[in-house]
Amino acid sequence: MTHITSRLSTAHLVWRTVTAILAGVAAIAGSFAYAGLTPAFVGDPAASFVVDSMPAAIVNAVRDAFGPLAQPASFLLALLVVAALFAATVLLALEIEVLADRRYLAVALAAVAVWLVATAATGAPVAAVAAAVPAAAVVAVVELAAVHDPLSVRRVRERLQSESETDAQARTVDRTKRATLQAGFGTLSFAGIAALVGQRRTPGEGVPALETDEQGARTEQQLLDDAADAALDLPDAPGLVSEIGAFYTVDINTIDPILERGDWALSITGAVDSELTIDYDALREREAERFYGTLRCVGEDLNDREMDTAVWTGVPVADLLEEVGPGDEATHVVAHAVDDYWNTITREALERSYLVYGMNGRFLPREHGHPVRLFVPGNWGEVNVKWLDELEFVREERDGYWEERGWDGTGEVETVTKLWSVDHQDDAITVGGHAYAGLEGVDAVEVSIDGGETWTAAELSPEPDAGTELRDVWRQWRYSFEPAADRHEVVVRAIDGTGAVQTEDPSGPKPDGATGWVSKTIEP
Ligand SMILES: Nc1nc2c(c(=O)[nH]1)N[C@H]1C(S)=C(S)[C@@H](COP(=O)(O)O)O[C@H]1N2
Ligand SMILES: [Mo]
Repeated sequence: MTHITSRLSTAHLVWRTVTAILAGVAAIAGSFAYAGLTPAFVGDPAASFVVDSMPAAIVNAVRDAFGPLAQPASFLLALLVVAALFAATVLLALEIEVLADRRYLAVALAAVAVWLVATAATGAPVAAVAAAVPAAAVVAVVELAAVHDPLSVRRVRERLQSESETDAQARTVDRTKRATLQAGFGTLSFAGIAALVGQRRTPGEGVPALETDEQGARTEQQLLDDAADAALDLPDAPGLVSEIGAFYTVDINTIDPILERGDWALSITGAVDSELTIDYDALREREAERFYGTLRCVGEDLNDREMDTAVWTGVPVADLLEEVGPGDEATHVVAHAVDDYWNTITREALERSYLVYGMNGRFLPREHGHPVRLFVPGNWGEVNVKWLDELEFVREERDGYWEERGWDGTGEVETVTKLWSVDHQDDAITVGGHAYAGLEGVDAVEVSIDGGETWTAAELSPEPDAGTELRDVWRQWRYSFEPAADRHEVVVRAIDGTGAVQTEDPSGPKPDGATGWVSKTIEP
């Protein structure tokens, strides 16, 4: 008798666990259906938790191993963590029901517990209801379906006394099993629908045109048109300006912050004569500049594609600094963001920077820092802080987010020449790509088709006539040759505005950026 009861309760425990897992999945699905990929989705705090609690060594190893898949992979892990958390919560509710022997008690307990967990995680109590209700519904469905054999062990034991033991065992487990399987199909269908609904609730990729004065809009359009006219046509490579959807994105978030323009403000604080806070409208009233600017991520491999160029619209930071009066001893500035990311640049770098709110004539897209980011000409991408909310003047250099994790990517970029395009024609091969040298600008690109023995100048896209003095923008290069051998070792290098030849010294991205000459073996 005891023996059978304990086997029964093991079997029931298994099915209760399955029910709890289903409820966990339903909670995530409900949350996603309601919130989409926004911070109200329970997956968002989970993802931050997973990333924050992973040691830097693992974060870097994951990045190396998975490359662009690192973020989806850690997001999946985060979803598993939340599912497990919800499942544990619901299982607890089910166990309490068994102990208290109150049928349907678990439905109420699961609802409350899941709601509490979701609210605590997201800080969004209304959205948390969307997680709690489906979780409770799964429990309710299983209990209803198994109504003749509730999950209560005591009721089972009562039944055992009136029936033959084996019959009762078979029947109760059977019914619970069937009920759970039904709930399983229900949950999966619900998750499928939730995936579609949540995708539609995710804020759109379409970025509206920047509302700006006519003159400003004309300048932006002019820069875009000039770039389109001047661009060399290179298969498999971007033009002179990257499309918004194709511009690389790198940040620490699985789900980017959503910051309304009306809620944005920037504080300039620290070692200054008088602190200043400026809101979005006040920023927009200031004189803006439009210019081409290139970003390159310090973490990219030598010939990778984490380098792009846009037409930016923004206000020179220097114009604001006159009102703030940073003290002489304020040598560095920490730029803080709403995603708790931060980075440090020198005061000198800040003085040539911009508070950018427009990209390619559109509002700055969410993934690029809406509504306002910092643009630091000449420096690595990581200091171009997105979703910027504070500039803090300090008296010494400070580690940034990535510097605390072993990187050294706050300074000026390394010169790089990409070999992105290889085009085979009838009896010629055309190679091409983009070269970038930071503030110095690119004066020439040289190509070798014999492994670096001899060099020839490549054709270059025209020097862009941007709205600034700065030459902080990439140029395209192109070179055609008739193959004279079975294989050609093509090597490329740039010469910057000071006449310096791009360093041949190969180094990987970590800690301070990939260097060396890109080379590719090309067979006709
Ligand atoms: N707030 C915030 N800003 C950020 C980051 C971030 O994680 N959070 N990543 C930085 C890094 S490493 C790079 S390379 C650039 C990339 O800018 P993009 O995504 O607009 O291309 O943003 C920088 N600014
Ligand atoms: Mo980066």
